Formats: sequence, structure tokens, C-alpha cells
Amino acid sequence: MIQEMMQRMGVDPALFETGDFPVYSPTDGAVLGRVQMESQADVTQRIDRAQAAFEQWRQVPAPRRGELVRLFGEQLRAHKEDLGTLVTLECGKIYQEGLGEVQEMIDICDLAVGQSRQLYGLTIASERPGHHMRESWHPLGPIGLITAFNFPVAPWAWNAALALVCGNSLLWKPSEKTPLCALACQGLLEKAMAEFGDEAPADLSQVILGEREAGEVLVDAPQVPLISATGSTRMGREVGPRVASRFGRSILELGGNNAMILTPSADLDMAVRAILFSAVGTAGQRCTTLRRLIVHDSIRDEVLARLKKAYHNIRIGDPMSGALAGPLIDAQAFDQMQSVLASAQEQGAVVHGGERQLAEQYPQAFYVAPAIVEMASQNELVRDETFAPILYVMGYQDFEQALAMNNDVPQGLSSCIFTTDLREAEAFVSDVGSDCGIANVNIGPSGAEIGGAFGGEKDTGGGRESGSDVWKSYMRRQTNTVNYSRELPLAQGIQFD
Ligand code: UN1
Repeated sequence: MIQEMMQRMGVDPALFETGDFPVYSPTDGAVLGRVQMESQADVTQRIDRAQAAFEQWRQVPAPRRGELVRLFGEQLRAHKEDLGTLVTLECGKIYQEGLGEVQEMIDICDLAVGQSRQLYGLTIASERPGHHMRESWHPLGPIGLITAFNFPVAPWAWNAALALVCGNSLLWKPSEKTPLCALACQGLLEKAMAEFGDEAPADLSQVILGEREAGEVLVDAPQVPLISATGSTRMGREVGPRVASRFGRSILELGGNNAMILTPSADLDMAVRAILFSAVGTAGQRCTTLRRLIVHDSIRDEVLARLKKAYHNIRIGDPMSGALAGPLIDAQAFDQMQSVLASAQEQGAVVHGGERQLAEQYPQAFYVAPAIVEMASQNELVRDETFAPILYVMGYQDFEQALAMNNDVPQGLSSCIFTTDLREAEAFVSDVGSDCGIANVNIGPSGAEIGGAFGGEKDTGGGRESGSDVWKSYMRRQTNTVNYSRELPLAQGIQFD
């Protein structure tokens, strides 16, 4: 099945059948393919080729560059099921969410096509007679993209679609757990490039299949002015300073420890559905996953009872066959989850769920019952992000306390409140409310649309991807002053003769 799918998406079988690095499916542990990892010398060559491709691509008018992205979006529409299936097989999220990820790619392509005709600068009033000032936006260079296993295709597309219309070439190092998804995206982009014609240089987009050392070459390359990296805070702490030390720019989209404040006036039916999707979806492995439920003491027992019932009914199993919870990515993720749950128990927390499931049927895969953990306070365990379906539930008494708890973690990605009280809702999204990059009212913390800027503060890294004015990150800003007079007045009225 993989072979045919990959071929339909334009991938040469040699790229995923003959290498010595096996790729396993987290759904059952089967080998999906064998890829070849690249050496540091290979990466260096790719960077040189990306530079040459950039120098050609930046000369193509931006709306024309948009046409390539439009054609890529068409390829994604035509191959949505194939790519969605591959996402499910390679990273284990359920098929509905695999399709959703491809839809995010299609959406960002649409946005980028429109953006390709709107790379606007400003005109600025000059203080001198006979002078024009303006601000222009120019292509930046080869863009380095590093992505994580849990969203193996969409974050690449958020960056790639905008970077391409902005006139840049791409170098993508995907997670070594999901190389086939990267090859498929590249295959689809190459199909679009073939339709587009030879204005698009062959090396416009390249995939680097490699391990840590390969990524290091990319991160350290002075020819790569921007590194956009999605992954753990630990990874970001290494990448950020290395890129900064060569005065490169980075967009870091790192860990989240996302909370929901559940107030007494909330619509609990809506809240329970939102909790289920955001805490259990992608088996708790979204950076936007709901990890902390801060619930008012007066409704805590009722909410817990409803959640336990809902969790009990979650279908866990093969993500291609209608389950709501697929497997964790690997044994390491499972061990990590178990050790955190054991620590919680030692600290006196009440743990519901969390056990391994379907071990007999899938001895090589790690399905788990999503866990609810009743915690007395927001201690260090809660303040740490565990990339697994663990929902900590903590009580609060007054709104100020809940808000302080929302903000009192190192991460700052996403957050939400369920309330029908206008004052609480507005306070949550105000200057003194949530300190996160995303703050929602009556919606869970995950499942953001691509139209807004996506990213967060503090240990989340501070970067923004996707919509709003994020396109500016992929361009260099230039201030122009043009003197069309026959005089040479100096600024600030300085006389120099
Ligand atoms: C991620 O988990 O890295 O908001 C990205 C969401 C998705 C993106 C998640 N649109 O949950």
C-alpha cells in the first residue's frame, strides 16, 4: 500500500526502499520503509545548491511565485487521502486528524497565494523637501526548516508556502521518525514544479534526511538566514543560541503546557467536548494539547464525574479504523508517561487511566488509556510538559487565582477559558490576562486555524508561524530614501559646509 501511495505522490521508490535506516509505524511496529540518512558533507552541498536556487527564484515575480504554491495546493487537494493516510501510518494520529493536517496545508497554500500579491511595504513622509521614503520587503535567502514527528507535514507547509511566495528556497530537516511524510510532500511539490515550468529551479526545495549532526550543519550555516524549528524546549535551547551566535534569525515553536480555566458559569456540555478533543486528540502529542484543567471548586466533582465517564468511552486502537485515540509514538514516550504517572502517585495524586492497552494485539506498539490526574497543587511535575495524554485537574476558588495558575508555568503557547461571564472572558484576553501566544474563549487550546499567528511566549520560544503578518519573517526589510530634488539637504537640519 505504501509503495503505491508514495508513487502516486511522485516519490521515487529508491528513496524509501533501499536505505539502511528503517522507518517504523507506531500503529503496529511494522517497517514502513528504509531511507538513507545523509552525511554532513551532503548537507553542505545541499546548502550551496539552495543558495543558487534562491538567486534564481527571487527574480521570479511574487504573484508568479504564488502560482507555484497554488499548483501545490491543487496537488494536496488531489492527494489529501494519500497524504492523510501516510501521516496516520507514520506518526499514529487518527485518520481524521491526518486529513485535518493536510487541510491545514491546503489552507495555508490558499493564504499564501493571496499573500503573493500583497507583499506590501509602506511609504513614509520624509522630513526633507524633494525626498521620498519607503519601506520595501525583499526575499531573504535559503530557509532552514526543522519539524517534529507529531505534526509531520503541516508546520513545514506553514513555513514553506509563505517562504516560497516571499522568494526563498527551502531546506527541510524533518524528524527522523517521519521521513516518509517529508518525501511525500517533496514529491507533491515537485509535481507542482513540473506543471509550473522551468522558472522554478530544481533545488528550490530540498529534504535533508539526517540525524542530529545533519541538523547542526543547517543550524550553523551562515548562508541560511532563518531557521524555523518546531520541537521540544530542550531542542530550542540548543538551536536558538547557535543561530543567534551567527546573527541568524530563528522562529522557535517549542513546548506548551496549555490550560483551560473552567468557571462556574461555563456551558459544561461544550467544555467536556472541548476537553476531550484537546486532551486526547493526537494521543496528547500536540504542542497545543490541553494538559491542565483549572476548575472551580464548586463544579469540580461534577466535571470529574463527567470526564471519567467520557474517558471510559473513548475508543482506543488502530488510528485508521475509527478510534479516537491512536498510539504513542514509541516505547520511550510510553516509558516517560509511566514514570510521570508513578511520580504523581507518589506525590499523592489520584490517577485515573494511563495503562497500556492492546499490548497482546500490538506488542510493538504503545497504545494507552488517556489519563486524568487529580492534583492538589500545581507542582513541578505539572509545570513540566510531558508529551503524552495526561490531563492534570486542579481546583481554584477565585478567578484571580485561576489566572495566576494559568500563567505560572514556564511555557506560554496556548490557553483558554470556558465562561459565560463577560468580565471573566474579557479579562482573560486582556493585557493582564493569559500570558500565552494563544488565548481562547469557549474553545479548547488546540486546533488553531492557519489565519492567525501561531506560536507562544517564554519557553515556547517566542516565534510565530502561519497567518497574520508572519510573512514578514521570511523577508528582509529595507528602508529607502530617494532624493528627486537638485539639493542635498541633510537630515536633522545638519549643515556640513
Ligand atoms: C503542533 O502540535 O506542533 O493548533 C501544531 C493546533 C494545530 C497545530 C499544532 N493547528 O493544534
